[in-house]
Amino acid sequence: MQGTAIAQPNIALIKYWGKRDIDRNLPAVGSISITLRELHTRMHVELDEALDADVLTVNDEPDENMLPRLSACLDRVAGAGRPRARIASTCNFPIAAGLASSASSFAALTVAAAAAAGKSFDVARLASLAGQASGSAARSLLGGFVELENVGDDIACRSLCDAGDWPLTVVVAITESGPKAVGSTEAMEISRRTSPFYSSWVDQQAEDLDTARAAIATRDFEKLAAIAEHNCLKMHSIMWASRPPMVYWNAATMRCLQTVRQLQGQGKGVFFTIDAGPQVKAVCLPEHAAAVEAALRATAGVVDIMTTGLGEGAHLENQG
Ligand code: 2P0
Repeated sequence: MQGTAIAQPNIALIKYWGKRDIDRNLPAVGSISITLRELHTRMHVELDEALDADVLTVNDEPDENMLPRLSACLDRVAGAGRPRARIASTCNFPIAAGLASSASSFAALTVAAAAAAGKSFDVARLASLAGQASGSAARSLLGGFVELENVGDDIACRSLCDAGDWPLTVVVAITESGPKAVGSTEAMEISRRTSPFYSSWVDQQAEDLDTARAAIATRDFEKLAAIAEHNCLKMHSIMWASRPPMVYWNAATMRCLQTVRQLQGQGKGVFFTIDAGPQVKAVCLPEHAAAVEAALRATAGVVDIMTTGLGEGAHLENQG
């Protein structure tokens, strides 16, 4: 009655922002992401009839805050009548700071819980269950370049390109390591309700997805760079124009964008993307990763750098 799974976070190049069904946590738009390799969450789930309530530790410390969301995910995977669970999560990167920790956490939890409950779900079902817990988590079930589509009244994820077939590097510039002010779930709803740009965002997403899909199919880095930066800035424009406005950036975030522009001016293959947090992810060609890393490290306000390749989807620990 136990299972341990590892999942890597993913970074969206064409973003998920907004929901069409809050109760079922269905996204308003499709998205395309890359699954990372070196960052990970390890989730251990043990179902135990002797327990009265679920218990959770995150990096070996008891955690009450995240527990209700994790318990709800376990109910969906193992059934509401399941035994209570001992859940232990460990994460080798900052949590809740715009680094997609919820994606790797819920992908790992879904796979570990299914194993603990003796369920042999296929990847499509696991992705759907993970997505109900956290929209971006569905994409971490698969590796490399992943597209999440809205299909009927569910989602479907598919691999567009394996990690090894276009081995890009991601340099993450950490500009602040604390948790974010407004969680993504709440921020998406504020955007949907109040931003004058929200409906244009939803309307234009299919075109951005088409462009990115074509760029990935032809390994066209410049084309992918242009559409990913455009889609990212469009998403942040929605937030900036919301009421109340939501600005996740700090001064160092902006300086990192300037660094990326300078690198591009020097002919380096690199582009930026930013999620619901102040960190800047610079996606680059492997041969330019050292230059990108050095330039971002030298950018004022950058407190740490993490460099990673692209990796595989969520898996049971003993099936790595
Ligand atoms: C993404 N983000 O596509 C976008 C870009 C953040 C910015 O998916 O409400 O934690 O749990 O479904 O998955 C973060 O949102 O939101 C996210 P919920 P989630 O990666």
